[in-house]
Amino acid sequence: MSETTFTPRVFSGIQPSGNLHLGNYLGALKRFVDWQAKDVETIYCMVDLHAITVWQDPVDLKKSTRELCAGFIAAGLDPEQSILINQSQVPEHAQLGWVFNCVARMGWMQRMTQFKDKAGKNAQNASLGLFGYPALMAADILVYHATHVPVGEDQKQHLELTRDIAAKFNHDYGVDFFPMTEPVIEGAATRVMSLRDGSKKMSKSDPSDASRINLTDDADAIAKKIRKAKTDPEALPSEEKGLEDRPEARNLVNIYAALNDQSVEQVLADVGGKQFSEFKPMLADLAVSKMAPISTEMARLMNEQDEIDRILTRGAERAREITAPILRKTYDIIGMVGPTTL
Ligand code: AQP
Repeated sequence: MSETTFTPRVFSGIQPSGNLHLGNYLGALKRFVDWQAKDVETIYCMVDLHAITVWQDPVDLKKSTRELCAGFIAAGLDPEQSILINQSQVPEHAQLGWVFNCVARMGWMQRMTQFKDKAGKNAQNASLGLFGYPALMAADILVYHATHVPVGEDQKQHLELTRDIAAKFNHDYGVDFFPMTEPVIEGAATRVMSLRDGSKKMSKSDPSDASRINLTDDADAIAKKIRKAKTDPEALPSEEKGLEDRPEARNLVNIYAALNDQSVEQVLADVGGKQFSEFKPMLADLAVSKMAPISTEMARLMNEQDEIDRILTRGAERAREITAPILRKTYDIIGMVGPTTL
């Protein structure tokens, strides 16, 4: 275990693979903004190198990266306060990623459920990048010596692997160089489910657009999707245990609680006994009031492409002040000849 005390530093990322949705917002983005309000350094990344682990049209990838940056800012991230970057502009991510490819074991990667889900039955045809994704993710985090990573529930296993990689590196080289990063998975909506199927995660790649609320949806689209969301015929319960075995009901209540910064218990104390015909319009109003200003601001920012590009270039310069010395020291530890200023 690490004995060094590392300065608290927060890192997290989102793939610019289009269709940024309510799950990304509640599970990640909204938490990013909460962390920015604390007295701690925050670095947020558009992980474009991760996005290409599956095919991306080059024109769409540039648009999605800029759109994601617009989403970050529209959701409340301030590029002066937080460092906002796209991963490919900070080469130390990929450089440390290679080192971690040599630290991580094949068996560790084979256990990753996200690889199994994404590669599906055709794993032989998946890219090598998709298989090695968690090693690059570990590098994204550890190249900053980040101590805290706010993410949704689906990333828990990858964060555990990040700790395994850090521990093996420290052990193999007899150092205490990389921190044991803490995943921060909190709030009422760490796993937002599809609006069409309460057993499936809300996801960018779901072919049904009705399954998710996109950050680019306007007020009408948001309200319509909530009206049509799958539910059951029962009234809402007054206590959380009444949501057991009711995945769709639980999902809508979780979303309400997270959007309104309330606990599930508080929401149920107010809405227990109501039918969905009454609750859905309440949820739609709440979602529109919170999400529509974000989509309007994103659309405005998307007309200021030069400004977005400037923010990302400036973010990369600031990021490299942190990453370059950490990579140099890593190379020195593993025996690469080069300038050691340490
Ligand atoms: N449904 C979700 N509920 C809560 N949090 C979620 N996140 C993703 N989906 C949900 C969180 O969003 C952050 C960024 O995700 P990403 O872009 O790296 O991940 P992703 O897993 O590719 O997003 P999707 O929608 O799940 O994409 P596909 O369809 O490709 O699988 C992470 O913090 C993640 O936890």
